[in-house]
Order: sequence, then structure tokens, then C-alpha cells
Amino acid sequence: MTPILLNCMGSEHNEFIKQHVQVNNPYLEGMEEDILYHFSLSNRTHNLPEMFGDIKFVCVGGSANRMKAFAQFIHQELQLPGNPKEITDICEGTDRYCMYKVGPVLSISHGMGVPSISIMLHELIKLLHHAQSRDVVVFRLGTSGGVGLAPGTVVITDKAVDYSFRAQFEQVVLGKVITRSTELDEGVASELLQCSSELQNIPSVIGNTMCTSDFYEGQGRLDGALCSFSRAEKLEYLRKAYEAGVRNIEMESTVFAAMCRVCGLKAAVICVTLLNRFDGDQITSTHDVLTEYQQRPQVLVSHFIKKRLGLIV
Ligand code: R2B
Ligand code: URA
Repeated sequence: MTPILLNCMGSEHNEFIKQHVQVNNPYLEGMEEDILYHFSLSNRTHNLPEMFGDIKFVCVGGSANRMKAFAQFIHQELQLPGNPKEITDICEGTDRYCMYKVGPVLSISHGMGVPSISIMLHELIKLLHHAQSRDVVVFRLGTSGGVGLAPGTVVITDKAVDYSFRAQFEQVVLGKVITRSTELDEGVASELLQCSSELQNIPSVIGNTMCTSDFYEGQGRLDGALCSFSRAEKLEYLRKAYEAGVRNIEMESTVFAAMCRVCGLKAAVICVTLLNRFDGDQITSTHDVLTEYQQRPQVLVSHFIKKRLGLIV
């Protein structure tokens, strides 16, 4: 084979990799059927290319109600025909996750914490692969605790970092630790920041997001059932996090970033802060204030999607 031909194949191959969702498992090819158990879907019983082949934007978030509300919101924003109140849950055969399809947008819930979102992501990535979806961007829309920011600020994640502020995710596989990078798509993050500057009342920053495996002790809270450290130690840890560029704390970003990256999916994390952790641990804002805060990542991502679709300039 001549070097020129090799180059040609290389670039075609790269183009394919750039557009398609890559699963990284040699065993999948040989499987007669792939049951996406937690979605209650299968590539044998459902025509996945027909159902999902046109998906361009996947929005995931913790709560089932919030992701239903997002689906109804984006339905209105994209001015699609039909009644947004009538959209149905594609995963109604299970109550693990909910999933709504609105034009080229998929809205899915992932529950709380790394194990819950990682199960959902395995099945989502296989679903997009079976469906032969191309050029997909995945967003996590969530809530978080702010580090040195006014409550209500939206943090667009630069790097998702672990408890030691390292941009990596550790997964235990067959008793050994596998480490994967958690860098997110820089272009999508800066496009989102640009979108925020075009909107009113969506104060936004780009910063690092720390992912923990617990809401209480794991995030340095003094108000859990257990607390093994002092207030001074908590504040010292938050100060070190701030110095390392951490602006918010949540519970899913590292595995989300790592899995999307390995599978060639462009990804972004957009979380609103519900409180400033330097000021306290309890979430004291009213229900209405919290509801409005949680709409901010949705409004921002909706603006991004409408711009990408050419619905606004
Ligand atoms: C943010 O909020 C949840 C905990 O309240 C968790 O899923 C997260 O990442
Ligand atoms: N979600 C978190 O994980 N932490 C917070 O402080 C708030 C929301």
C-alpha cells in the first residue's frame, strides 16, 4: 500500500470516527441482540435507526420531572407541531430512567451519582451507535454547590475534576484501576459562554467542576448524619479547590466527561449553583427561586440548540 493511499484511508477513517458514536467493545459486534435493559429497548425489538437516527443533541439531567419539563420547554422553543403536554416517555417500560424525543433533541434523566449516570451512559452510547446517529453533542444540565460564586450562577465546565482536583476519572475494572481523562469540548463550552452573553439573567462562568461520590461528607458538608472534620478543615479544603479553579461541586461530571470523550462524543456540563458553599451547607432558597435557577441551564442550552439549528442568528 502506498503512503498516499494510507493517508486517504486515514482521513476517511478519521472522518468516520469524527461523525459516528464509537463503542469501544469488540464483543458487541458478535451479539445477535443488544438489550438496553434500563431503557427497556433493544436493537431487535425496536428500529433504533428510525427512532433515533436524526438525534443531534442529547440533554441529560438527574431528575425525571426536570427532564420532562425540559422536553416540553424545548418543544415550544423549537416551535414543533403538536401538544408539548402530550409527549410520551420512550422508556415507559421501566422506571429507572425517562426519555423524551423532541425533533433532533433527546432528553433523558440519569438519577444521582456516578453509578446511576454511568449505567445510563453505557446504554445511551450503544443506542446512538445502533441508531447510526452522527455529529451528536451531549449536555449534562444540572444543579451544584457553588465555590465562591453567587447562588444562581451557571457554571459551564472547563474540566471535570476529582476530589484531588485532577482531571481524571478512576474506574475499577477486574480489580484494577483504569484512569480516563475528563476533558470536555472547549469549543462547545466557549459557544455556550457566548450564548449566555446574549441572554438576560443567565450569569455564567467557565470553571472547573469537582465531582464527588457523596453529597454530605464527600462535599465537605457539616450537616450530614456523619461529620468527621472541623469547620476550619472544610473551609481550607474549599479554599484549595477554589485555588485549583473549582467553581462548583456535583456528583456526575467526571464519568460523564470520560465516557463521552472515549466514545467520540462532544460533551458539555452546565450546572447552576444553588448556594455558595463558603457561606453554608443547607439549601435555603425558596422552591420558586430554586425552580427558576434550575431553568437557567435549560434556557442556555435551548439558545445554543436554536443557534445551531439556524432558528436564531
Ligand atoms: C447535583 O444534585 C444532586 C444532589 O442533590 C446530584 O445528582 C448532583 O450532581
Ligand atoms: N448538588 C450537589 O451535588 N451539591 C450541592 O451542593 C447542590 C446540588
